[in-house]
Amino acid sequence: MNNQQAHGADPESAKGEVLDALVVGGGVSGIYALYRLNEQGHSVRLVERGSGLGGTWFWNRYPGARFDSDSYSYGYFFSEILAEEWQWSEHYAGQPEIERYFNFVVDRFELRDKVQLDTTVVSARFDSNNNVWVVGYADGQEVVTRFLVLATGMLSEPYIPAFDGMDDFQGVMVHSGEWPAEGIDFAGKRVAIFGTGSSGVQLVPEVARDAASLTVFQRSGHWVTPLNNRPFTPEEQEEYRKNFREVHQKRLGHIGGFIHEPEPRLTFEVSEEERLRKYDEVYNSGGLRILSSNFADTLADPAANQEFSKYVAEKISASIEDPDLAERLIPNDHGFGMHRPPKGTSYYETYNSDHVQLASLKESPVVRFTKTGVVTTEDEFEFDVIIFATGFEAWLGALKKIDIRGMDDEALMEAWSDGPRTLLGMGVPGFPNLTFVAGVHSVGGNLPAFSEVHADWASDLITYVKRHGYSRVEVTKEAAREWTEHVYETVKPVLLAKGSWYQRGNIPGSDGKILTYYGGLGTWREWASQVADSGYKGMEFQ
Ligand code: NA7
Repeated sequence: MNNQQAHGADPESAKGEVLDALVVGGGVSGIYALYRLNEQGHSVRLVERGSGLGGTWFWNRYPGARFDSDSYSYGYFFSEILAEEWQWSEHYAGQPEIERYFNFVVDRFELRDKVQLDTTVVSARFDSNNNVWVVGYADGQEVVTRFLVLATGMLSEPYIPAFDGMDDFQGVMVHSGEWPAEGIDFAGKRVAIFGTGSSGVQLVPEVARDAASLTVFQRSGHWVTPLNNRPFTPEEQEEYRKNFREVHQKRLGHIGGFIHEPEPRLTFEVSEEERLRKYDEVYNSGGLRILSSNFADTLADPAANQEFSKYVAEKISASIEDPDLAERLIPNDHGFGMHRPPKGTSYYETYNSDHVQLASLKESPVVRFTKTGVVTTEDEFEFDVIIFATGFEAWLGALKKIDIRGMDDEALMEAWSDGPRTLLGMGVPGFPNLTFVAGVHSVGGNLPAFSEVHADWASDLITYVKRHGYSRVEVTKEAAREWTEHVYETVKPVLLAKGSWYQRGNIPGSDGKILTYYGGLGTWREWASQVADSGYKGMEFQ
């Protein structure tokens, strides 16, 4: 029986093959979705615009790019083979190793022949007569699929600010998220970096090592704390192998899908001595424990937040020789964790070198770019290379690049003109047979952990549709309203910086609506199970 017969439909649009599912995006979430859908017997293909797999971990190959979540907790947990046959070399692995990991997964589970690289999806139209999606590629080809699975990523569409005269600059300009595979030689070059988020912070010491000069254009200071990277020893690997199942369960039980022990106590509930002990512990442990194992109110009570920010400010001051410079590097417009906190390796110490300087854009904004560099209100700079580590248009940027049309030819971005509306971040009213993995309003933490849970749910839904002889499933408006209200409710107690990309604050003129879900993995899983166990309440089938 072919797919067409299996669904009892005869799509006019389908001149040839009708897939059960087309996965768009070959990053963390897309690769697992491909695995899961294939494993459940669905006919599936994955398309990816890049010439390699890994998504974020394919494109962000700038020097210094690495995890800030523990390597062994970041990957997949769907098979023990992963623990048996893959060995991480460091606690926070670097980009080349991460890219190798995703390719290892695809090859080890024999998925390569289902992957189509160098394929950019530009349109997707729901054909409501035949209940299929007709998906268009940039080269003009079309494919027909019963389900469209969008795994287009969280941070996949680079954001570059518009400065006057940018086109005049005759040197190299590059975004951290579109780094050339052949790399960039900085030896003897005058280099500028715009942006001091996670990417800029990882780039600064690496670029400074080789460049003749480095100027860092900082708009806001960020709370950079030590990554404390170190080798992942064979003994640790053995321990991890033995505890693979427990680590998996621990991730599923953690609000953000991490393995860090939460700290239930509140900041001012303990003595000052105990508070300092805890601060030292999370500060020195490296990675994201600094937030997820910190006092429970660090990101909820302004006084608690101020207390920890003061602690980190002292650490920053101690790393920088020039007190005025330290003053300029310490954030003064948001508390610790209100932006995603960058993790660094000798970040502040790099500014102690004579060939590295900080140019504060708040004190002296850019007037324009020139043929040879950048003019600010106070200075004129000459550069050979300008790097934009200026972030991404989170989630929506990648979706906007595809003309997605649901029922009555409605565009997804029109349907979301007042902010995303989804059930569980998985389905949208008016857009049948469309699902996301690690999409907007569905995730907040360790992305591979969420990806596995989302793709399992999506694949089960597709199995359910097929098993019951349906050809279409659509989220109701009421179900999407309820979930969306819940998403907005859960973010209310969280202290967030206005400019945070979690709420589109980094995109000029945006509405500032929250894009991620703060209710935690446990609540998401509970809600998702209730939907599935009730025969998909809140979803309509045909
Ligand atoms: P981020 O964290 O969004 O950081 C972007 C940086 O670029 C940040 O310092 C911004 O300053 C700066 N920026 C943005 N727009 C401008 C303009 N117009 N002028 C000057 N500077 C600007 O992106 P990353 O790539 O570093 O990290 C993204 C995520 O990857 C991170 O959260 C981790 O999850 C991994 P601002 O702070 O807004 O003043």
